[in-house]
Amino acid sequence: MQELLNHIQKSERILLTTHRDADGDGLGSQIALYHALKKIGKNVSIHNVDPMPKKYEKLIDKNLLSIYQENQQLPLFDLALVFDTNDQRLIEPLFSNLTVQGCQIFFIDHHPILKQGPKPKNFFIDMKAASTGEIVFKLIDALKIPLDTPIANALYTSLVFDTQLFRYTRASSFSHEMALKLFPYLFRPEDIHRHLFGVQTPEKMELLSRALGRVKYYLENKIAIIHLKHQDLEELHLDTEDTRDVVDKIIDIDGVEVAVLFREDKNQSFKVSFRSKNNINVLGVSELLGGGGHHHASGAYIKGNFEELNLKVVNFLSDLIKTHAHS
Ligand SMILES: [Mn+2]
Repeated sequence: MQELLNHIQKSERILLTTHRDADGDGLGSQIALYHALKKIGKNVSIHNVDPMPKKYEKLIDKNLLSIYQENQQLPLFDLALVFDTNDQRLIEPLFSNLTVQGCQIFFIDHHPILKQGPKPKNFFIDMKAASTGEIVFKLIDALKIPLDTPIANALYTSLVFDTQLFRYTRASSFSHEMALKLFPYLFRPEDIHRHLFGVQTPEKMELLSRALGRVKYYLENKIAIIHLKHQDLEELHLDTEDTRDVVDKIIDIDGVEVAVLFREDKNQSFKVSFRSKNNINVLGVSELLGGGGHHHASGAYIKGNFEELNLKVVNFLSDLIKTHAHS
């Protein structure tokens, strides 16, 4: 932490970024630190590798975000801070550009470092943090930057997004303590809850209805799998962001221990997402498929025939659950 603080203090031009397919945690973290670093006179800008999903437009001013294009000439930066991932592949092609210009790159994250995958060089990782926003909150506090409404709203967005409104707090009271400290500065926290979790459309409901109608169970209902077809999204004019919470719905089914969503993006090209409960570690299956994430929530981009991939996943998870039951 001290090393990271030193880097920030001595740097003048600072770039902030987050993983592709950015979520409320990564976006909230970068917006919070953006406002905070501005307050202490830093030259700070945000460059992400893809556009912000539409659902965040009511919460986050998209004019603060630039989208990095491959081969784009970037101004020189002293320091780049990467939020909510420690996997450089998820910020390509920006990572390569920054490396070429000799920029110091620091990952600020709460995911485990992958066993198979690129290892970050400079990082501050706190796996006990329920959101990256918690780490940013501590950073802002250590830099003695006073909170204000834009900072507090962004940090609260991170916090409630990743904890899903305090459901997943990693057995720590810190998320609640942080909320208490942010609270005096928050502007309409209930609006933040609604923009993150309560904005459904008829099309989205139709997607959920299709998805839930297709749940397949394996291993005495301990594994639940949904297969969403590309056609579903196309017909309903939805984008991939709209599928993010589908897998969360089925892990809530009593008795299900691992929930899986196969989202077909193109023919034979899938995003597969895993959720687990009862301490079952689904990071291993994602890593095996070339992905990453948390122990209880992970994913990967994979290619292949659905039936074969599904069988592979079911076999792997069945072994995992059986071994877990005996351990
Ligand atoms: Mn996160």
